[in-house]
Amino acid sequence: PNEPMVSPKGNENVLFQLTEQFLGDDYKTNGIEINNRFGEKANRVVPLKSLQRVPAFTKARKLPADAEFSVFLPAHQEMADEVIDELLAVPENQLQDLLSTCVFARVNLNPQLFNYCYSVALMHRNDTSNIPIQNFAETFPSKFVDSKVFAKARESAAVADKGAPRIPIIIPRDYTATDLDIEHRLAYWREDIGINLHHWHWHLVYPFSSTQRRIVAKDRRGELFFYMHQQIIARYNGERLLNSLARVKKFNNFTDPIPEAYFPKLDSLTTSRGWPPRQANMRWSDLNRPVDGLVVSIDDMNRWRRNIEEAISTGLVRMADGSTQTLDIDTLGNIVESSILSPNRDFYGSLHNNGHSFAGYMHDPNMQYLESFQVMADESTNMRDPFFYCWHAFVDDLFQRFQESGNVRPYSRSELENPGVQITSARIESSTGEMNTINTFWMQSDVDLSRGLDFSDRGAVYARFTHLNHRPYQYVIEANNTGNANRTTVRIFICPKFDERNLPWILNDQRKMFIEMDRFVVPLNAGQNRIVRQSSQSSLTIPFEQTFRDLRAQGSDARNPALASFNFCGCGWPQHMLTPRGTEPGAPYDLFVMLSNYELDAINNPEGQQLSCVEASSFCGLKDRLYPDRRNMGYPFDRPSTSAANIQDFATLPNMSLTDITIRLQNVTEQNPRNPTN
Ligand code: CUO
Repeated sequence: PNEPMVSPKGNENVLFQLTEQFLGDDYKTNGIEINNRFGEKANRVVPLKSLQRVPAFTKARKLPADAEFSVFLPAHQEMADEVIDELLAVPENQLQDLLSTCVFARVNLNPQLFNYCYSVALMHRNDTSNIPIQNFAETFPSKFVDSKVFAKARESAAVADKGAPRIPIIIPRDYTATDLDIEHRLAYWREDIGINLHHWHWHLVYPFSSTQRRIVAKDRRGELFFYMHQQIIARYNGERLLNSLARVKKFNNFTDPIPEAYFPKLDSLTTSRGWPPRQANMRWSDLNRPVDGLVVSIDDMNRWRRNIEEAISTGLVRMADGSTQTLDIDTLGNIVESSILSPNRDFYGSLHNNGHSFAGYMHDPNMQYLESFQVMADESTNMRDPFFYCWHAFVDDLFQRFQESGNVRPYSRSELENPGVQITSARIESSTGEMNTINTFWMQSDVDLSRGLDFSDRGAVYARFTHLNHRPYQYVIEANNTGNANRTTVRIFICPKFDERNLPWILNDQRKMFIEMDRFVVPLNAGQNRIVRQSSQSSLTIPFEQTFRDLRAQGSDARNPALASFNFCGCGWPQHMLTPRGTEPGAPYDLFVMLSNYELDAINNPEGQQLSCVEASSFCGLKDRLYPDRRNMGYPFDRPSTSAANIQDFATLPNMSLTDITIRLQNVTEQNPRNPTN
């Protein structure tokens, strides 16, 4: 029962001993003796217990092994439901039975479908939540890096001697377009592997559908859908200003041409085909792809949109039985996405999810050309596409209109102040010795592709990619406490000081541009307090190693019960993307710090599972526990202020502070000192 499902060490070849019962029809009819064929390379053989119950997988088997898989497609979602149900139906603590069922599913199902269901199942079973799975970028590297790398990797794997030092394959920084396309200026951000991994993990932790309601019904998941994506848009817009581009325009009219083109330069190793590109000025068309379960028209989209807009302006949700309920932000999130928690899915439809499908199938809406979807319909690739932000700007605007409607009350003074608590100074100290300046730079890091390459049995194959990073820094906050508070929540945000015309913001625009940098609770003494917090401790981020490295490769042991659940621990904004890029002359930013009244912040959280990884609660919540902040997500900037016109007026309460800071890009490229090839 203590057998690990994966080998604890990266260089061990484990063979699961298959019997007839496990084999797919291909193997049976071709007479391949699978164990003998691959057995010679195994240095450990794991016998499998016979299946007590052979899953039928009636729906899931219909997806060919060489097809792409996406949860946005209703037909694929049904297949995933079927597989997840089977994996969860194996009784708890019957790990040998679970192992056999997983192996059976792996042998007989589409690999991407299997990987998704396996990950969701491991995360939601009590007996497996500590079992790590491989890093998704290492299992499906073709979703994250330039397809040219794989031919080189194949070559490298074929010629290199086992154990010989590996020279990493360099992924050029600009490989998807040139600067003739102005949107390409943001490619370093949109195509960042860590950002895309975070997004994929977020949707894995927060699925929108399942036959098992508990998988979906997590604390405040609708509100978090809104907030996490709102912060993505705010971060992207800030990054656009740094690149002399205006904020992204929402995709407001579903029949308009889309000026943004995207040529992903990704090849799928599952389908052996390239991901379809999109040329400039293509349009959405009605979708008629029964095989994907997608028969939906632009008229449907407009009807759902009108119904949602009516709910936003009236503040009332129409229930299926004709009654009405008060609308709140969490319900609106579930309606718009939509998740199975939407109170009336017939009436409000599935606006956001179908937007991804419309965008993903612009090149073949009727399946005339037997084409698969483009990057927009896959959670692990869609943030690469400039149109992602046009679509999510539209989605975010729905939420913002609710926040600005008369149905959401602006915060009163008593909800913002913290009696007796006064910030006397707040500053940033950089590891470079500078005050109120953050320095960013470029870094090259290596990722191991070999686990996703079945031709590579000779050790690691590294790809070296370039990403943004920053010099470490710390916040130093001095506060005077003359009241009764013995704790406070420290809330740290930053925002560009000026808009795209270089003018100061009005508060109702600027509030949407503030990006959360950290949120944490500290004790407060009477009198003077000095609060010091490192940039690496941010509640948004996970460390570089947690984003990129397979936990096995760090000498972790799958049998160690303290080991983190990678599925959950992989969710978190990458630490290397915490800070906006800045500019070479230095970009002026506002640093906003607030020490809020803990009485109104506190959550009484039941004891949950203690994870040994860093949790990124601001964007990902806490595993099996309540979201650790009672305030609305984004507080105090989630809604407009009635009294303040600009941030200077707003930040006048003693428990708030505003500091001018500068973000400067040092235009140098450094090697990651932790690269395994160094
Ligand atoms: Cu994350 Cu549209 O929700 O991609």
